[in-house]
Amino acid sequence: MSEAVISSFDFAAYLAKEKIRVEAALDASLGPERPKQLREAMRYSLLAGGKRLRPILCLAACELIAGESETALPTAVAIEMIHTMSLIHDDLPSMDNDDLRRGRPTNHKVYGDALAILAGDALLTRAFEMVSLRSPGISAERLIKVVGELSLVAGAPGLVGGQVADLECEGKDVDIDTLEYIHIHKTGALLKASVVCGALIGGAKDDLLDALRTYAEAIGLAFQIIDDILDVTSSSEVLGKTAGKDLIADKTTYPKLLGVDESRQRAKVLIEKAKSVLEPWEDDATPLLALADYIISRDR
Ligand code: GRG
Repeated sequence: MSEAVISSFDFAAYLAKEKIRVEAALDASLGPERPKQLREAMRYSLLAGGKRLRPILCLAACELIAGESETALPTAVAIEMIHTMSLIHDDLPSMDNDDLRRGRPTNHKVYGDALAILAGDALLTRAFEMVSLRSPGISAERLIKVVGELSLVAGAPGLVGGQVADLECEGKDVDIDTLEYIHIHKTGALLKASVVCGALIGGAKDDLLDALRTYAEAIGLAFQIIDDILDVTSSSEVLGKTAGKDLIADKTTYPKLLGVDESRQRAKVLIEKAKSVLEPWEDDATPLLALADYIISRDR
């Protein structure tokens, strides 16, 4: 990749523009659900801000292949719905028992446990509706691949499996392999699916799809390592989480097992690996390369 292309790319402007696009699509994705309380609970968490990294990765992957990403917007929305659903359920008293998310009261604190569970369920099922029924102009063959990818990532082979493993390890000393297993399933899997689904919508051929899978696996794990580092180095106010909760629960993290410096070094190696596999696609991959750099340099 030429230095000139990288330096002329205005990543901040790109990120801001894509975020606005995603926010608008998310806003438009929810119809007049009834009862009203369910609609409000779904909107409350779906439109609560956040970095929107997963949908932006999905759009960037589609754009790399197809030169446009409009057709991937419903899939990008679906992925953010799955992410939001997982956050709502993760915050419940029976799981992480968090009072704050993104600096605001968690869904169950506002709507109660039952409605929070159901709003999550409605977002998860709506995600599959977005792909299968609200993705005009994409062949059934591509859509079924995306549905398959999302079924795997949401269920036992992905988020649910990772969450169960995490719950089982609560209060125990965890080794690096177990920690990595949890991170790959709880966090890495959906980040990977974001890239893969965008590529599938764009019609990626096998060689590029394989490269994107490797890219996405590496950035997914790096993302969680940085998340662990931020948990240690940022104030809970900045993270918008319940004050000091993770530190009090004394969860096993990368910095706890390896120290901050070695953890950051691991993340760096992963980001370099992610970027190197996209070298053959050079300038077309500029947004994905910049997103990889963003994952390691972010402060929230
Ligand atoms: C999907 C069927 C299904 C069930 C969910 C509860 C659960 C099972 C899984 C928990 C998954 C979880 C909460 C993983 C943590 C992922 C993570 C690092 C979240 C923070 O992501 P950011 O930083 O958040 O992208 P923002 O707020 O920017 O969106």
